[in-house]
Amino acid sequence: MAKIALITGATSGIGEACAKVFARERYDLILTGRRIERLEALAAHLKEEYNVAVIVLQFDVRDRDELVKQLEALPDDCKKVNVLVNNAGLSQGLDPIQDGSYDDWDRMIDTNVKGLLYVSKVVSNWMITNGFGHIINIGSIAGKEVYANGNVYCATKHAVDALNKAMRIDLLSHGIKVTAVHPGAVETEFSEVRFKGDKARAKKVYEGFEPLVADDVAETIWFAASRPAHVNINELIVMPTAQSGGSNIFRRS
Ligand code: NDP
Ligand code: 8X3
Repeated sequence: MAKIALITGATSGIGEACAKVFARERYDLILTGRRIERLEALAAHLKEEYNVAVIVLQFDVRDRDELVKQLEALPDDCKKVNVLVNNAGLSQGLDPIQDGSYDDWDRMIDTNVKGLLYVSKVVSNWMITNGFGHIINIGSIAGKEVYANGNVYCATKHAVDALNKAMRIDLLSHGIKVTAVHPGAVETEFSEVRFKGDKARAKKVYEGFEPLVADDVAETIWFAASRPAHVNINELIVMPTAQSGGSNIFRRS
């Protein structure tokens, strides 16, 4: 039987790239996101290209009742998930704390922290029943360091870092691996979402230096997922060569 990867936020960027890498490695997939037409197009492509089984689920990770309902309704065979990639997440705004928007803060905390928790609770219980599994949490360099105006986004990714460590302790006795991958700047739809559709402002973020692309992160995730059973990668920080670790300092041309 093929192994199964469940990837949240597979409609674009890192999640979509992960779906392609795991399909290439002949994993069957459960892909989630809100934009169902993108999930369906990706599923059709992956089935055709790699002959893997793909299930798509449309839910907002902030909607706990809906995601629990949809995940628990999956057939038992589909709950034998080998790898969960907790990837769905976003940033909203880039304002000093005193000017921050309550709605932006709620959206980031509800998505990046609470959404990740909701999915993890359901899937970690499946993994406990199955006696195997690997949870890969997508954090960020923003979960290791703090940069100007990054305040709440950085706080949510620090929370992911803490939860990654906590999950490893709590799930250790069940033989479940837990890994965090913390990327620096990756050119995806991330900045367009952060700046609420302002494409010009988003483009500027990546001007004058070579950022990571989603594939770079997906291959790093695959590296962690493909280690032998007795090896766990606790965490990896993957940065563009042109970005120093801290404070979003870039070597721009
Ligand atoms: P994208 O905006 O390209 O992708 C984000 C994904 O998350 C989309 O598939 C989106 O799906 C999904 N998502 C967002 N909000 C929700 C929600 N409420 N419910 C369900 N799905 C949701 O950005 P990236 O690929 O860059 O981001 C992926 C992860 O990587 C995030 O956790 C981000 O914080 C992290 N990261 C990104 C970095 C970067 O520089 N790009 C660097 C470090 C970490 P849909 O909108 O269809 O629901
Ligand atoms: C996204 C990368 O450095 O813009 O997590 O916060 S950064």
